[in-house]
Amino acid sequence: MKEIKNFINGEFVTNTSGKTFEDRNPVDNSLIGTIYEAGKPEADAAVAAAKAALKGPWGKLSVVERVKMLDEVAKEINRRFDDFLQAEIADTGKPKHLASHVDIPRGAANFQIFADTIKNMSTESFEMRTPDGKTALSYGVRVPRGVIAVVCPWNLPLLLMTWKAGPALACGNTVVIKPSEETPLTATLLGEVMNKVGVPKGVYNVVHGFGPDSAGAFLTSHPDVNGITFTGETRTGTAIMQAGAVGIRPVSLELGGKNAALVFADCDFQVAVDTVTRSCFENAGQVCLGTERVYVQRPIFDKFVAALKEKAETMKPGRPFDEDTKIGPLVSKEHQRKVLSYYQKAKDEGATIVTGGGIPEMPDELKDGCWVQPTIWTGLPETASVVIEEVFGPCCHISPFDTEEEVVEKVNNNAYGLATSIYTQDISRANRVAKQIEVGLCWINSWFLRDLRTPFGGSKQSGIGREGGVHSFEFYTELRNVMLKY
Ligand code: NAD
Ligand code: 6OD
Repeated sequence: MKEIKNFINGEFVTNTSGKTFEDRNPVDNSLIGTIYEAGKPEADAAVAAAKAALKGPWGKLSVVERVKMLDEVAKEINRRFDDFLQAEIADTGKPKHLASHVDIPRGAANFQIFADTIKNMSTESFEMRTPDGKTALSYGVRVPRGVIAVVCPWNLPLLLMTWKAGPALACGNTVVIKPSEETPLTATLLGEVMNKVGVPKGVYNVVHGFGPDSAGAFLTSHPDVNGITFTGETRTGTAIMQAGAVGIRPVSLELGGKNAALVFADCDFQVAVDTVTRSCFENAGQVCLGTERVYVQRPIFDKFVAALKEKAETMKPGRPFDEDTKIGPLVSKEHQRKVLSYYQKAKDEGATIVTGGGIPEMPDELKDGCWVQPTIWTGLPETASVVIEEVFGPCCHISPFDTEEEVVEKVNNNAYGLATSIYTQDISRANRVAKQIEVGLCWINSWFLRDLRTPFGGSKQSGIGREGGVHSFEFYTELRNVMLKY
């Protein structure tokens, strides 16, 4: 059984309170290890270490030296690929093909790409005449913000943590990570990588625990934290924003979604069915960008529902390392209860259950895992709970529509605004509709296709700010103007 410790100032440490909690494997509910919960003393020590490191060797590195070090971090993640893979799979139960093609490679790429990008960053400069006939030259300098708190969810633990730690470190900040209480392993393992490649002590720290009255709250309310970057639920984002307001600390919030797919009758049918299958069921629906509302134009509605049903029924649940496993469990018993409560609500509100709706039959040794069936509903009004609220499970409601105007209005009639995907072969329609949907991210004939130089983030209650490419550097640096008179 593992002991999962906090990583503070380059060392793995327990805590002063003696408080621990369990890390369990959602595949069969077996115990992975014991996590040492960080209390206020540990959060204080991590922030103090991160603050001190800004003035140590880390703060004195040139951009080129820093970039080289982060390149080494990426290489070391790849050298220890199997360790990261095992750790991520133990915490999440996700199928090996997913973790090995998405989570771990992106964990490494998030260091590599932001290190590459910062080498080519420039700032503006202006020259002007002064009233006394001299010249003033102004130029921008980007300086690190300081200590960044990175608060993470459990659905793509390494990917989403490094998506923020990568650019934060590339910009010369130091970080204190608060991984989700459900998925502590990969953030902890990254501490070993940091030590191995010689990242100075205190630059990368990890504190484990929960939100309120635990590591999350102690960290985000700490006055020496200079910026907070958060991915998680919209409700938690509100608490984080309130914490950031004290001391006027900037926040970057990547929050929940209730994403729609718009399938027009002129789409490439197979592309639409295959891609919507992924967007609804990949990672057991636990992707913030995932589709939970599908709107299909009436002439192809019945055919589409039948095709998606057939696909959903091929999603075989099973052990992460079995080659024929197509879908893993949900992350925890608590989340399983939440998703099943929505399955019940859909039934109570009169949904037609096209497929799924409960817990799949599993072999005895997996019966205690957090399994739910991929589920499709039809027949609900736009006011139904599962049409409005984020479920964050492998499920979707499919509604028919007739006109472009009608579907745009329905899609926009939601408090969230994270992502959408549009399926049509009419490029004019695709671009016209893309402009009208109130989201931060819009895919056409694709989904979750990522170019890390592009802006990523949500509109409305799905978040504030954009990260990715230069947008990450805007959040993780302070732009200072220098004016020289000569
Ligand atoms: P969550 O909000 O419950 O928890 C996220 C993190 O915040 C955890 O580490 C948790 O311990 C911490 N936390 C909770 N309360 C806190 C508080 N008061 N102060 C400080 N920290 C606190 O989210 P989750 O259940 O881990 O993740 C699922 C949610 O994340 C879904 O809503 C999903 O849509 C969203 N998400 C969004 C994106 C995006 O890019 N927009 C990406 C992934 C997940
Ligand atoms: O790909 C990314 O950079 C990113 N932030 C993905 C988020 C997925 C949400 O679950």
